[in-house]
Amino acid sequence: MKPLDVLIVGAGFAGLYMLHRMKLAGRSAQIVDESGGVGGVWYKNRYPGARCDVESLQYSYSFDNDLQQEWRWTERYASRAEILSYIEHVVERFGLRDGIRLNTSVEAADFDFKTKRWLVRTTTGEGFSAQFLVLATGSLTMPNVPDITGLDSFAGKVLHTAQWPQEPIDFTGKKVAVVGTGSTGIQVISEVAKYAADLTVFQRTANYALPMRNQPLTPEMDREWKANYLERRSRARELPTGVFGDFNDVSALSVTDDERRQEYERRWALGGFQIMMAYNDFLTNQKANDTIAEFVRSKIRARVHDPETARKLLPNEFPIGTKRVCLEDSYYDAFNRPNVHLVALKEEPIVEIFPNGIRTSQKFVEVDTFIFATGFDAITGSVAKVNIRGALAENLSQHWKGGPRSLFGLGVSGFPNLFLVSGPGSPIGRSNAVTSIEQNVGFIADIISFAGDHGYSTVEPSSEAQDRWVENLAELAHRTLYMKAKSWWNGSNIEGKARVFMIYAGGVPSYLAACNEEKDSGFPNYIFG
Ligand code: N01
Repeated sequence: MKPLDVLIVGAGFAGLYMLHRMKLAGRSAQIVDESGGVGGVWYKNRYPGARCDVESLQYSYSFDNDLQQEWRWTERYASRAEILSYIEHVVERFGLRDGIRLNTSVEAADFDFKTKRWLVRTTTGEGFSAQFLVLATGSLTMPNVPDITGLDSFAGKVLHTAQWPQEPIDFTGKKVAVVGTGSTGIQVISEVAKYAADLTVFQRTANYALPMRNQPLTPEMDREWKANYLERRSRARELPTGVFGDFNDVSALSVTDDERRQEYERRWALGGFQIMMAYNDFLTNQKANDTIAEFVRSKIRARVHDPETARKLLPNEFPIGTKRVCLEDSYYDAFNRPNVHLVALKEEPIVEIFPNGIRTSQKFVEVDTFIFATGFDAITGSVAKVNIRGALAENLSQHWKGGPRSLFGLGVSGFPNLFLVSGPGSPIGRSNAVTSIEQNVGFIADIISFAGDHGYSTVEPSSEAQDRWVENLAELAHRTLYMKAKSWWNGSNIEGKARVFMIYAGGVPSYLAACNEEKDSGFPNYIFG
């Protein structure tokens, strides 16, 4: 077994930064990743149209000012390809390549109480003995494919957006069905609509999508951001989602209808999530939420030519923002094309899939390619296939069956020397992922150093502190409208999964404050041994 200080699972933004921090601290560390390349979720999700909905100048590491000053993004919102080039650049720049073992999955990890080390077995037959195990496995790792009668009999291609083949697929002249209209579905539909002979979109719940207004990043925009980078990064951490923007900290109901409408129009023209920062109570006050939801519906009605299609596309089953709001530039326009058709599944359910197509309650649609953009068994799904055993009788996945429990989303009582980056109970999903990752990794690096400096060989959250954190999470979520939506944030997108809001809903600043206080007071909520 190869001895290590730290074994890191996952070579995405989180794992790579963790490796960098461990190298800086002079610890022996190694990443294993099941994929054939670095990039995590960005490596796997190679569907056409894949792009990040956080602006590129913000969806990037801030830990090294030279890196952020020197890297030149070409678009306001980066494509998957550009994000991967950036990640490759980071790997080279910080000399991380030798510490990464690709095509290697963890099968099982057992904490050995005699040696106080994790004994880890991988699919390649290789073993590691590591003092610390860090799961940087991402929240969106385990694809969800619906169980539709007859899918096995289908003779054409079946794709999931997160399991896309390496070679590009030409959709020209194809009859394509896309199931799912979340952030992924909206991107893939916008792109495939341009080429397919026929594209049928199967929508279960209409979603809110705002204009992205993607554009080339001009030298002026680049210069302006870079001149203010440090202040903007620091301001971002003071805002609820960790994303820099013009956050207006007043209620949507504190202004007149006319003022509010003008403000929505102004922010709509700017694009992106600016409009979600127009007022501070969209997620806590249904009436405030109704004002913006209705504004977005009016924009959809105006975009889609056929009134019946527009009606089906109007989101009205959940408050806006209670599941991830999508960004688009040509999604609604796709439904104005003669080759694109919409099936609203609650009015016209799927009956069965056949070798050459799909039958709904109203018609038969010929299909030669199915694309499932049906999301993920999120956050906890990434540990479901790994047998991780600590001090408890059950493994981590079984332990979380009734809903995940952790302290800060970074560690679990009963699992010594195990850390999670962006685990359940952290702000992931409700924050700029890279901001959260950098802070999480920093905290883990600090607690590892603290343990080393004080001669401790084990560390884990106390079960009382973990209980308090889990209670706090539920309380914060229940002050909001989040539980009104069925989403991957609260587990309700997966049948049989515990319905628990898995994300810290108190906003980035109070999460950072709680972690900083923990560190500054010498980690009182952890047990060292
Ligand atoms: O997954 P989702 P996603 N029959 O769970 C539908 C990030 N991301 O991959 O709403 C029919 O959001 C489901 O319907 P419903 C981002 O954080 C970011 O799109 O549950 N339909 C829904 O429409 C995002 O939140 C970017 O009724 C079924 C869709 O599938 C997260 O990834 C790009 C179904 C799943 O939506 C996940 O997004 C892409 C069934 N049995 C992703 N089961 C950007 O940065 C599920 N659905 C832009």
